[in-house]
Amino acid sequence: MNLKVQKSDITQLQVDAIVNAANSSLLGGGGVDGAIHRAGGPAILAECKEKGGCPTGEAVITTAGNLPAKKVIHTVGPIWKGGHQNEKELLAECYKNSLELAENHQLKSIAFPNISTGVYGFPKSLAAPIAIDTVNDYFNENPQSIIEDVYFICFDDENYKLYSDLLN
Ligand code: AR6
Repeated sequence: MNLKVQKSDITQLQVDAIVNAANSSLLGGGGVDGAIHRAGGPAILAECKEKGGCPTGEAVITTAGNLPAKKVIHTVGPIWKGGHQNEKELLAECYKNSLELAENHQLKSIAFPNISTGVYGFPKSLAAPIAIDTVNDYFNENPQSIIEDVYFICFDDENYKLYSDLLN
């Protein structure tokens, strides 16, 4: 499998699955969540409503509506509260559960935003190694995985530099 870092708008990507950094209501919000719903259209929200919400650390899958991606995987990152409320474990769960969902739906390429590092305030320098380590652990534990490409999509320079340094 290939782990790649890219600086781009996740809504533009032609991959099997893009991941949304949602909130537990799944009813939309700002940041990457707002961008995905705006660009994907109402079909995504309609399916999100049917799901009835999603606990922190877990993930659900919906149509990608009008987006070039095939599916959207919505995961709910933890809100940073200082680091002693299981935030690191919950962030890792977001990556792991999203990969499992992609795997179960035969999706071979997946693009992650930098979950929790916007409005939810997770320190970027702590989140990047958790994201990369969790993906690497997943492939070590699942050598038969059908997932071929994992993209870490960075929107800001700080995250892009962190991921670039860690991956190279
Ligand atoms: N493409 C890729 N990355 C993006 C995009 C985009 N179009 N837009 C923003 N980012 P955030 P969170 C980056 O705040 O911290 C929402 O209101 C952004 O620079 O979107 O998990 C939800 O409804 C940052 O690095 O998500 C929740 O209530 C990263 O995406 C809450 O925000 C995540 O920032 C979730 O907060």
